[in-house]
Amino acid sequence: MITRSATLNVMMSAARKAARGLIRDFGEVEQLQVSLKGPSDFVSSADLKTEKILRQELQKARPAFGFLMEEGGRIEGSDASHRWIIDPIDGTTNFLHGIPHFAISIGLERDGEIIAGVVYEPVHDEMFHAEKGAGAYLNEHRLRVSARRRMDEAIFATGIPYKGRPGHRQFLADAEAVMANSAGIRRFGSAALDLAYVAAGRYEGYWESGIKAWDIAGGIVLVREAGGYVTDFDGQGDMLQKGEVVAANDQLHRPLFSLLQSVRKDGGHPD
Ligand code: LIP
Repeated sequence: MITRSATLNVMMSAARKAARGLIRDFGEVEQLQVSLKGPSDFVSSADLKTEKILRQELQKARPAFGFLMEEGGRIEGSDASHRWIIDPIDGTTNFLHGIPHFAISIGLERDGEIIAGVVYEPVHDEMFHAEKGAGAYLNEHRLRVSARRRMDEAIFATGIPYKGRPGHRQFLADAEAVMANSAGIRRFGSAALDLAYVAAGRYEGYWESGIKAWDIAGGIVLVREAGGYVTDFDGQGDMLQKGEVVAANDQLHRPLFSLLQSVRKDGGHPD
């Protein structure tokens, strides 16, 4: 039986409560794919409804904590040390297209450090959760990162920029380097679940730039508590501020990090 803190239980309960409506909305979106109007407005309202429930539940339990939310922005709390960092639907484009790969992500930040995280994937009822010093779990199962030690046996996930999002040439250089040295690259469309899958050992690592703090705040502590490493592209801990992440198991973080560094020297590949 896992012993969880009251705060982690609050986070998990809030995610489950918000997911009930989200799953219902996802069923609607699947139907809307064929409608001329399309589901865009519907997804926006699903985003807002989910975030509202999360905020209500977390504020009820910890009224002094602040917020940083994808839709609602920043809310200062009377407790300046603690802040919830929330993405109500990470994998929004998947959700919009009826692709069943998205998650609710909640990170708890204390004095600038993420100390607890919940990433809940409601379609398959996968509750990834962790708090600093207490391990990482998928539902009741303890997580450990992959034991693979060779790059040529490893697969890595990433995000791919698209129209209107910068970094196309740098991504192509990154992908070329990782393709040439690994067993493959995956692009699933949710940073929170990419980090959760690294923690679960489903792939060996994940890198991405141009992302938001709320995309990764819930997943960072999952990887660390499962025995992996998470840094920014300079090998530091400023992932949230820089909007970039390099996460991998303990054996392959350095090789992946070094590979990405090698295609960033001399200024990298600006668009
Ligand atoms: C998404 C990230 C994903 C990235 C997408 C998008 P959203 O967040 O989780 O890793 O590749 O472009 O930013 O917008 O679904 O919350």
